[in-house]
Amino acid sequence: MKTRDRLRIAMQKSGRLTEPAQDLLNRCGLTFRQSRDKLFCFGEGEPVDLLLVRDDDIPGLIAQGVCDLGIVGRNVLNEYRLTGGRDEAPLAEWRALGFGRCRLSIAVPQELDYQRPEQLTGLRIATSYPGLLGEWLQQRQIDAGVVTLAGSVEIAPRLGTADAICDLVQSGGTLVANQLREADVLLESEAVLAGAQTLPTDERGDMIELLLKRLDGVIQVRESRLLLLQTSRGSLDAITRLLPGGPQPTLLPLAGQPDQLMLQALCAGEVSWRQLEEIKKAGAREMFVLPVEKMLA
Ligand code: PRT
Ligand code: ZN
Repeated sequence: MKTRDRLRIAMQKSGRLTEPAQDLLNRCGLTFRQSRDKLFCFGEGEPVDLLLVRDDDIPGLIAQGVCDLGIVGRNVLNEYRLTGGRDEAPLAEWRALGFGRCRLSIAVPQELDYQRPEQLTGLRIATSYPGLLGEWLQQRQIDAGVVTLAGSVEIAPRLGTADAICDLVQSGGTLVANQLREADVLLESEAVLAGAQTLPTDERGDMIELLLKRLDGVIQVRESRLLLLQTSRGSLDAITRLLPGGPQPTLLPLAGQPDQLMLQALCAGEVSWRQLEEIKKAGAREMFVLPVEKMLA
């Protein structure tokens, strides 16, 4: 078989992950020409193309070598690892991407006083994740029935086709609307970059490595702020103690004022008004908090 020389990334065609995934790839410097059928998008700058598909198809496309990488929920990836083809390449989670967060949870009718998983013994649990639920039950040696449904899992208890469910929960609103209660969490999920466990050894492997570096920069930047302030040397210790986490700050002397410094610190996460007020009280002035546009370590 002729090997491809362009990298191919699969992502969801239309759904919760589509917009954030597209945005993330754009921030990594990847732009695509939209094709008319919107299944295949040709990459304009780098040799990277996009395949727009249903999220459930993404792990299989990677395992079969049709795509090199995919952006997909950990829930879908891990379910595929448990239930997918045996002879296919094993899949790896290369990066957690920080969007599409949700939990795969057991939910029970509100009136059931759930204390421990063993209470599920003998019950029927409806789910679209038979692999993950089956593994969780097996690890706890619980003998419960697994009712596999493709969708609308939350109405199964009301219809009498199951006693409990195992489904994705985000705000919890769907559970409340169906008189259910979250009882146990099986998996904390978010969108991930999935790929084969071993990288290709050709140009595609080099491109994946480059992309992973850019991705790390983008993820770090998204959570970083640059704090600039002026202070006298005497207040420096007190101010440094209050700085939100991050690498060592940089200090620059102010021209013509040897006792005065400008401090520059990269902060992990938001810098709140309260933190700024505390730092000011400790002797800082002329404070600025700036977003970080790009970062390459
Ligand atoms: O058409 P395609 O198969 O591609 O799309 P899909 O309908 O299977 O997927 P989509 O777009 O709904 O979800 C894609 C991915 O988003 C999932 O695989 C998860 O990784 C992630 N995600 C994050 C969620 C949710 N949050 C979520 N809340 N996926 C589904 N839900 C559903 C859940 O199934 C339940 O019905 O939302 C309801 C619960 O939400 P709350 O807020 O009421 O708790
Ligand atoms: Zn789906």
